[in-house]
Amino acid sequence: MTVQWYPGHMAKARKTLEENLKLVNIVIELCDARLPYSSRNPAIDRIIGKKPRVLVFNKADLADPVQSEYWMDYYKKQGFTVVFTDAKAGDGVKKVIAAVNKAMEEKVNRSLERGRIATTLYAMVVGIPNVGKSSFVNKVAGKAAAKTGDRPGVTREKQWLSMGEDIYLLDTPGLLWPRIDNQFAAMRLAASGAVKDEVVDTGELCAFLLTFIDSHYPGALEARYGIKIPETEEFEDTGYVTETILGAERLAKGLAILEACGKARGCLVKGGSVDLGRAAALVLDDYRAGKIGKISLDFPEVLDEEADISLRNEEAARVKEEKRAARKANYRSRKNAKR
Ligand SMILES: Nc1nc2c(ncn2[C@@H]2O[C@H](COP(=O)(O)OP(=O)(O)OP(=O)(O)O)[C@@H](O)[C@H]2O)c(=O)[nH]1
Ligand SMILES: [Mg+2]
Repeated sequence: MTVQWYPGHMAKARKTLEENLKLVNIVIELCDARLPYSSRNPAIDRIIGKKPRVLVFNKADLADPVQSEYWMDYYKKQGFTVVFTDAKAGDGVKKVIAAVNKAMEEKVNRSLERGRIATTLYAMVVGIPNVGKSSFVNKVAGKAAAKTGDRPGVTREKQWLSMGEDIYLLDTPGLLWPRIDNQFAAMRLAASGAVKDEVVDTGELCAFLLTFIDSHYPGALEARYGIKIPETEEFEDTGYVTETILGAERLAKGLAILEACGKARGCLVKGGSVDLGRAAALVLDDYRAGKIGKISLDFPEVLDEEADISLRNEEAARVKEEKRAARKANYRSRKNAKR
């Protein structure tokens, strides 16, 4: 499941970030606390470059505290200033502003030494879609100045907001990268709500999410949906998706769980079979609202495993390509021999 969702407003947003970087003193990079690795946009990272930054992991209320602790440590060791926040409730937001002020202390002191009375700080808030940038800005401002919404792509234009007299925040539109090739990362981003559901296969996405939850948070699905996790053997392969990085077994298992969730919630079509599309929408809504529990998706050991799977897939693709090239060469040489 390669995700390609890079509408015109994102290409424009990218330019906005580049152009405004020169105007700001510091960048607040907002990432998703449930996926502290996969939600960091490499394109944004390149744009920020050496500019001072505070790394913020938002939606911490939805993340698994055990995993959050690991990632806090991981990024601190890399020298980042890290804060976990809940921009909806406001938790941690003041800490971010304190971190911004601290990072800018030197600059402020220097300008005070030069005799200036006040220094205004300009900070730009950047991140993937739907991560909570506008909510964050609103919490700092103490009013609903920027429009927010529970879907990606709400903010379309940059917006400067005053946070009292000495700090200005620039809210920016969410930015993905043009082609998200890491299929596992793509699924985690989509599960978090950063990608429009219309551009992904929500059945496959749920198969990924539900099997992940079943292995790493045993009991969570049973508790939420009152289901028993079905045995894969009971699932009849309908040939729904054949090519997926999940592999046929995990896909079958995931779809069987999805079917069970759908059945438990009455997502049925005429004739009594489960409407998998509706079931998928319901499960995704539940996950995004934290109703299945505090569930993080970037487990360090899983990231390692996936790197192995990707390597194996690349290797398989390389072997396939070599065989194809050999067949082609063989065909050509036979054709030339005939001449
Ligand atoms: N649970 C939880 N929800 C949050 C948090 N921060 C934001 N939200 C919700 O997430 C959704 C997206 O918030 P926005 O502030 O619009 O996100 P954004 O990053 O500005 O999104 P775009 O402008 O589309 O890129 C909204 O429904 C918010 O209420 C948080 O820390 N925890
Ligand atoms: Mg926004």
